[in-house]
Amino acid sequence: MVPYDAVVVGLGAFGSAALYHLAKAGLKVLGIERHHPVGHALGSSHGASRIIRLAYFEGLQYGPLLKRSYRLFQELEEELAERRPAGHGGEPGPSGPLFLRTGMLDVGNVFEAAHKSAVAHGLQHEVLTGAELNRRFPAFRVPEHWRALYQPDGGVLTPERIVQAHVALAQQLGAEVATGEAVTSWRAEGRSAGAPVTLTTAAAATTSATVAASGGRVVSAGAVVLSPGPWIGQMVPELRELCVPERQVVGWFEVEAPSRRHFAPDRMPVWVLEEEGPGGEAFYGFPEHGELPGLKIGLYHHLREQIRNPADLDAVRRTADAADEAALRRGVSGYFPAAASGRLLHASACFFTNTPDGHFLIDRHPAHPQVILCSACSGHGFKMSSGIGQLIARMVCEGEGTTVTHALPAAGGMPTSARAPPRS
Ligand code: PYC
Repeated sequence: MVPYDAVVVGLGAFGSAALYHLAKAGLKVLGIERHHPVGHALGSSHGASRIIRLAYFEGLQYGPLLKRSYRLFQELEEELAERRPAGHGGEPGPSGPLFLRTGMLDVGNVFEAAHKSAVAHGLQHEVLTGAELNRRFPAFRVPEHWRALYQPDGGVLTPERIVQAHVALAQQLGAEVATGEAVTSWRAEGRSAGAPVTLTTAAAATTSATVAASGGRVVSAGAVVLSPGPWIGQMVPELRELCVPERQVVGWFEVEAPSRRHFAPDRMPVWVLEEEGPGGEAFYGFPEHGELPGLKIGLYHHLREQIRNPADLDAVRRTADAADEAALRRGVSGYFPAAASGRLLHASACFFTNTPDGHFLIDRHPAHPQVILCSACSGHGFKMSSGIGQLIARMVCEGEGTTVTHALPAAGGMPTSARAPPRS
């Protein structure tokens, strides 16, 4: 007798969404997360905000998944309002909105591909020159001859709350959840879907939670979803060359008081800006919102710090140093004059886990179809996590024949600085 229909390993963006959709489908499921609590700041699903946008310069093929994910986030918000679950361990569940609509700007080099995507998918949009953008959104100062796409449906997702919401609602539907528990090995009994998979766990260094007392356990399931983010190479060593974690830092920069109103969510869309010309870099950012003041900005593939040895993941520098600040400040002083001399108020480090073409890896394990690999997302997957969770649940429920997305083929449009993830 197999005690679980499915076990989900890793409860970040993809794993938490998969757990929710599996529980909703009526399966007996267990979610295991190495850190504690759910929504922690040690993986790839924290930092207070993520961009959601429908026109997608990374490729036309993402359109349907983006639309589905957008709708599923709205449904999640509605369900959360109706059911108000407690969080994991009986703590209060997530509070505050999951989504804030601000509009989205694709500026500079990413304009062409974003525009193509907007037209191909029939999305509402406007085309602006740099001069028009600067007038309409005064936080920005970009070269007047650049072009930008404005998509009104873009906005901010709140990653910690969304992860917590998926897990808390999954628990209400009967899912079991263990945090502070690391999967140390797994073994699949056979090659067919449904043949049991056995997982061995240990209490992780960071916590207590359920396994601390026993020091670990052995569980088995008919299907396993491996969604451990940067730890995928530890769980599936064959993927170490294909899915390479990278340290990514974002910072919040102080804005001059008289100009702060221009950086408010009703005046400043979320944005991606890829510089035109040779050697141009791609920055992205957010208006001031929520509990952390300041202009939040990131640089795609920040300092290109790859983590080749999974054993090094837990020791990654979480604070920002002078080199981190300088990399981000170049974007601030280049395009946001009212924040150019502002202090760095806060910084946060997380992981991107990159495939060679910058797309996703979601597939069945080639030797064990009952094991579903659901990492990596190359730093741009959060906005699609709700849709991917639903797809994963379908793959588990419908068995081997289900169509999968597999490192979606490149169709152009990836910003040059994001298109070729650093390979040392
Ligand atoms: O997908 O919008 C995005 C994004 C920004 C930075 C990393 N990913």
